[in-house]
Amino acid sequence: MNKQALIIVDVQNDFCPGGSLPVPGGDRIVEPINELIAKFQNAGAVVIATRDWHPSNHSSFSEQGGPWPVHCVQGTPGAEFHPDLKINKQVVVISKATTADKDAYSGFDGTNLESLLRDHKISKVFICGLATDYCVKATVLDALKAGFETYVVQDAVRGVDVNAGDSEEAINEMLRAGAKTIRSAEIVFASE
Ligand code: VGL
Ligand code: ZN
Repeated sequence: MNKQALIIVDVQNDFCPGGSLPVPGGDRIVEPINELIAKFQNAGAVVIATRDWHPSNHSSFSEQGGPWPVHCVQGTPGAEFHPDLKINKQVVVISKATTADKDAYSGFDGTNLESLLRDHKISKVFICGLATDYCVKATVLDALKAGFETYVVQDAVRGVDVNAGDSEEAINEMLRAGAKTIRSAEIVFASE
């Protein structure tokens, strides 16, 4: 059996318009992701949501000499999932970059994501969320390294594009590493 899981990366207020590190159109992937959550859960598949979950003195913040404005501070509204995202009790939430000294773009970095997927005997992962050129890319590359068949859900990711073209380049890098792209409507379950 080719068991599949959905991994939703960092769909948090600070990465959406109005947040401190907004991804243009970041909120526009919420509806397609909600449809994916329903599709996966109706098929009995595992849905995982990662979140950037930093302490207030995190090393990635510019005031500590890092590259980013303060974002996704544990327990603040900016760190909450987008209010329209349908995170229910069955969604497994994975927090990352939770200590001051270490950053983690990938949902696999310093978390139990890989063992969770192995425990559920998952071989295929579908990855969506924010941001294409940072945490989505890093999560996809780590999923490939860990040996999972890995799909980027094209219509359910958005990038920051600090430099024009960053997201496109990120997609190309993921493809070169062995990822495949798919549109959410094309995702099906063999046992449906
Ligand atoms: C992210 C920048 C800093 C992301 C997280 O989720 O893509 N980007 N921290
Ligand atoms: Zn961060």
